Amino acid sequence: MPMVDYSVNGSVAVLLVNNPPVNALSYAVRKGLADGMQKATKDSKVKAVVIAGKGRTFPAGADIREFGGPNREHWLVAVGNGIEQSGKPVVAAIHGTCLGGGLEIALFCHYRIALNSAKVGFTEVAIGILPGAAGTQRLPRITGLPVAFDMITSGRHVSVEQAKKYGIIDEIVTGDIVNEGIKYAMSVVGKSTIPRRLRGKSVPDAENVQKYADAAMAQVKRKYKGYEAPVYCVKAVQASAEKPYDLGVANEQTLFKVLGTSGQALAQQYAFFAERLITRWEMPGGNYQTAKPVPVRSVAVIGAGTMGSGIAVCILSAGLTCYLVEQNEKFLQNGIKTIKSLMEGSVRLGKISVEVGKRATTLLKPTMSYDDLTGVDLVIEAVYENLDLKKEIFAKLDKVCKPSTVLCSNTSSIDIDRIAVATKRPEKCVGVHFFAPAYHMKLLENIYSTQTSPDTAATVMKLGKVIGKVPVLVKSCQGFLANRMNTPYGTESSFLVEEGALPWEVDQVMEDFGMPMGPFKVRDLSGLDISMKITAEIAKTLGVTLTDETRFMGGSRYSHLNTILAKKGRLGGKAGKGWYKYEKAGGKIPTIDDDVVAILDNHRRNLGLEHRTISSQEIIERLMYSCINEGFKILEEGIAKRPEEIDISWLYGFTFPKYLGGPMYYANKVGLDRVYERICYYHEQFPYTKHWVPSLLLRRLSEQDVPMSQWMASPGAKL
Ligand code: 3H9
Repeated sequence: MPMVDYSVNGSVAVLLVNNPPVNALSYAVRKGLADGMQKATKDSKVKAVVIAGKGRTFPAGADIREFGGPNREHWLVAVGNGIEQSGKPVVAAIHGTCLGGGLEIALFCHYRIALNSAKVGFTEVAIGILPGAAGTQRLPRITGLPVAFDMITSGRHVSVEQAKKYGIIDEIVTGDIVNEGIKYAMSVVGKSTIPRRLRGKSVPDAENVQKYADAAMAQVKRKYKGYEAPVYCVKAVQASAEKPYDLGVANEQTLFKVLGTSGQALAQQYAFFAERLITRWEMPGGNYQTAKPVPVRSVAVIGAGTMGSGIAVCILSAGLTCYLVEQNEKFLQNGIKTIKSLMEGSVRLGKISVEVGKRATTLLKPTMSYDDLTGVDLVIEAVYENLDLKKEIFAKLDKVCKPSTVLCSNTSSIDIDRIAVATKRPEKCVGVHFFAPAYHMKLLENIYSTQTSPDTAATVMKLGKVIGKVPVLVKSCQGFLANRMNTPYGTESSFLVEEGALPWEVDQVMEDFGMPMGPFKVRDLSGLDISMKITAEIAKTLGVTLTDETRFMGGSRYSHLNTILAKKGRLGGKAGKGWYKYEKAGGKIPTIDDDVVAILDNHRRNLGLEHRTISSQEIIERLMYSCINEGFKILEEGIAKRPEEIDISWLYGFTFPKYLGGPMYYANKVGLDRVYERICYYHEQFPYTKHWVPSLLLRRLSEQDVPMSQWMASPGAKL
């Protein structure tokens, strides 16, 4: 199938890339461009060439699906060289997203024009690689080193206005991009292409390369800790100022190959496709293709606390009307203040435009009356975790809201069915679980209950996209996907310190593993009073009276340590002490606290527990494998349909390192037989810990060596 349409318009040849949806530069496209250039060179009528993309975009990069496949000639660099060497001017006419290899092709062209809505960027770093078709050598020759280091290590999309300032774009146009390209090409007919060939240019400010490279390296090591690709990007760009062009390109090729076959790149590319795969959700009675979302223009948020205010910021930032409901004036005013300050912060950080920030003030509708909610399209209840209160709110909403209003709860663990019973519209009730801080964390865990309709699920999946989140759809159960799977992580870290590890040792091991923050620092950040309240709530439900000596709850091993610390006023960072003490840098930096060591020693003595040395390997296995085991149970029960849903939840809900793909991908890398064997070992060691009971699905998959793409949910299937 030809993937580049060739046509001649007067004296201009047009090479129109036609490889929907994003015109990726797959083999047939590269061949089409090379053939098209040859044809245009040979045709004496042709005086200039335009390269453009059909449909929604200029090529958005190399075809990632071809990576790791057989090598096929017509390398992008060779195609690019053919363009650059042409004596006839070649114009890149850009619209949509001109990314990665797409931008490299554009940089081989002699001129670049773009629609004002277009974006350009080198996004390779996000999939664990670097620009591998001379991008690291050509961009600095136009923009200078600081911009090139920044664009290539961050992968950010750059607006056309900015790109023009950097010198990447020659002219911004409006109208039909192909026609504009032809017009521009006519205006440069007859001009020599030699001065426009980037290979012949030197890098501006090359004498200061070491200074810029050191600064870039320090930044990537701080900002992208553990990621290999940004480090390699710095090295490749640095070479552009230190080596002649051809040697710089050769150096880039070497670094590209090393990265391309690294485990990190494969994991990041898995994550790229996983994020897209999970948009194809399904549930009983419908799926992403058959269900029809209700249009949402206005949203009400019930509760103006930290979570509610954060959710309101997400809604307002997307340009939707947002009612904010509180029970008294003081709470309402506090909420408004928080929202205003968060919106101002978003404008300052460039996350939203000044206009969106200004519009938010008119879109925000604070109220203390449910009667104002009659016409809203969707409501998000965001009050604290209390079933009775949530039911009361849902019953009230059911009475006042129009019949089509979708009622959502931001519960983090309560089964949606138990809330929906309070209404006469259970099919319109659904969970939308935001992660703290709601305005920042990308995961939106949408939860359908036994009665939620597919149209309702479609509505919240669409809303997630509109407000810039990554929505994942899961079936309701206690704790849903994210918190249920994450629970053993926290529990095991407590058990480890009971057995002899120190909190800072556990944190260090997990940070070296790749987590941005160890489990004890996370607890200090979210507050130990919160976990104390949740534990007390669970104990109440189970009818258990907790004491400092309690070792079992609900038939499973239990650690009372969090509560012991909280009861001593060690509530975390906000109290100046928790698992760490916070005395440095205005209470911001956690430091080791001997008092915690004494509390732990005392606790062990009280329980008669022996102190032992625990290896890093055991810490990783206890924390990760316990969660992975739960992940397989989640698949087994059909809470999630695919391992990708689990991995994406961890990447965007718990900032699990993308270069490890996610816990399920990680388990696959380690090998399911090994993971299963260790889970069985820990089950033997800790028979009274429920989360070590091995998953039956995991056992079957490990015995049959099933590829990850077939780890499907199989509820009810014989395991
Ligand atoms: C590169 O260029 C290396 C070179 O330097 C050197 C080589 C030698 N390949 O995201 P969407 C698919 S590396 C294959 O939902 P949007 C995607 O999987 C590349 N497939 O749309 C999805 O498929 P499906 C550098 C790709 O509008 C469909 O297209 N470039 C590719 O929300 C629609 O995608 C990048 O890293 C690809 N390159 O966003 C850009 N890109 O429907 C990566 C997309 O089956 N792409 N697909 O699920 C993106 O960032 C976004 O897709 C884009 C559009 C912003 C373009």
